[in-house]
Formats: sequence, C-alpha cells, structure tokens
Amino acid sequence: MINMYNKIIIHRHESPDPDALGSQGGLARLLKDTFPEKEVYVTGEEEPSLTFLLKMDTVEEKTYQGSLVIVCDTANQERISDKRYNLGDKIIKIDHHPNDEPYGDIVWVDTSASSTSEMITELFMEVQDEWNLTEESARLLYAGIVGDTGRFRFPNTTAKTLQYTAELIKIDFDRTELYTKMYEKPENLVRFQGRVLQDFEMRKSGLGISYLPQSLLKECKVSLNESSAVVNSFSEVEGIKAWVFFVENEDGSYRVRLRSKGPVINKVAAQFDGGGHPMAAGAKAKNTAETKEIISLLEKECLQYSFK
Ligand SMILES: [Mn+2]
Repeated sequence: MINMYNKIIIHRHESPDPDALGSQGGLARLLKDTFPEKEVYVTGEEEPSLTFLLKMDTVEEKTYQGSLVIVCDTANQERISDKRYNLGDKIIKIDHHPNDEPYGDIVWVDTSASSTSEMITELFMEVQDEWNLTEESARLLYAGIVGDTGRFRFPNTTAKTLQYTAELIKIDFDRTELYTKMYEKPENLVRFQGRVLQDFEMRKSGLGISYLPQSLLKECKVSLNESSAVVNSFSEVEGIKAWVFFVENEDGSYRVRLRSKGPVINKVAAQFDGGGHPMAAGAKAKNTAETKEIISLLEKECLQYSFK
C-alpha cells in the first residue's frame, strides 16, 4: 500500500513519548529517503520537551485528499493526535499495544514487540535491499526502542529487540548526545526530586508514601504534570512492594499516582474515581481523609503479597 500512494501522512498518539515520535518520524524519514518523489508528512500536537527528536509538519486539510494515513503506536482512535486522520483514502494501524480496537484498512499489531519503533525497524529489515536507512531514521527508531524498553531493562526487551537495535547502531549517529537529551532534567526538577527522596515515608508493610503539597510544588516551581517525573524516584528502596503519590490540587483535593512491583493496585484506584494497569494506576482523593483510606487499603494489599 505504501508503494501505491504518493501522499502519506503519519499520525501517532496524543502526549507523545519517544516511541510515538520515533516510530512516526522514523517511518517518515525511511519513506522520504527511499522514495524522494513521494510527499510524506508527520502531524499531531507539538511536544515541547521532545522537539529535539521530531518537529511536526503543517498539513493542510486538502492534503488528505487521496492520501494514505498511517497511525503509529496508538491503540484506539480516541487517542490519535490530529483528528483529521480519517480524511485520507486508507488507514494503516501499526501498534504494539493489545488490539482492543482494530481500526483502519490494514491492522498490523504485534504485542510481542517492545515498541512500535521496533516494528518499523522490522519492516525495514524485510525490505532492506530496497529501502534506505540513514542517520536520522536510525536515530529516531533507536530513541523509540530505548524509550519503551527503559534503556533495554524492561522485560519487553527480547533477542529480536537487540538484534534490530544492533542493525540500527551500524549507522553512525550520535548516541551520547541522544541519551543526554532524552534523560536530562531541569535543575528545579532535580532539586524537587531531592525533596521527595528526603521526605517519603516507608511503611513496614512495604508501602512507600509521598505527599506533594501545593506549597512544595510552588516552592520548587513544579507543575502537577511535571511532578509525574519523580514517580519512580524511590522505587529501588529495599523491601518496597508498592508506592503512592498524593499530589495536592489547588482546591485541597489530591491527584493519586500508584505504582507496584507485585500487589495489584488498580482495584484500589477503581474505588477512588480512577483505574489503570495492575502495576500502574491513577485515582483521585477528595481530601486528606480519603488519602488515609487509600493508604490503609494499599497496606492491606502489600501485607497479603509476598515476593516469590
Ligand atoms: Mn510504544
């Protein structure tokens, strides 16, 4: 289908991470470097913290006429960034999340892939005699794989992941610079992390607790969204089973972020206007009393759980 179309517009999910941008931009770059006669665009909202990876094109609505749309790394249509994705001729979905919502004319979903960037690399491997892998596409695909595998530490890293990555690093791009940009943080966020590390509470049950009051957020000039950057900052404490962050809102209610290494925590989240995955979830607490309720439920889960 890529061969059949001269106009290709590539989308990905909202609030993009390195894999969303890496697969979107990596595929775009591969296509541009292989088919210079084709028009290839990337679209979606700009993510200021990741523009060193990829900047978006300005795509006019009329460009969609007779185009092929490819959506990367996005499980469901609601999460697709730039809602014009259905103005094209055909849609291809390429993704590694569970295929709960198979949209599009061609659906290529591989839940065994670490990342969509790994899948794009696999696509390249299939046609490597005909397609051109350049510094820029290799850098983008590498960034996506690094992002979704947590620098090759997560269990989604397979032999295939490492084999494909080896192919990418045969191309000479600056990996040191890429890592520096991907993992650097503003000074205020690092100091904020210091405060979190200083003040978190560790219970005998294996539950870690951190309260982030408005006063601390204001003092460190950290926004509610930015505060999510510290959610794993004390996860390596010996004996920790699960941990919870209570981030205070302006009105005294709390945003609740839950993480776990074993105890199932999304059922607790579901009781407090939230949900998520068994090991990573979010919820809301109306007041401090509700945060205490959440703590006691989480402590119960932690006490019932023991590592094998
Ligand atoms: Mn992904």
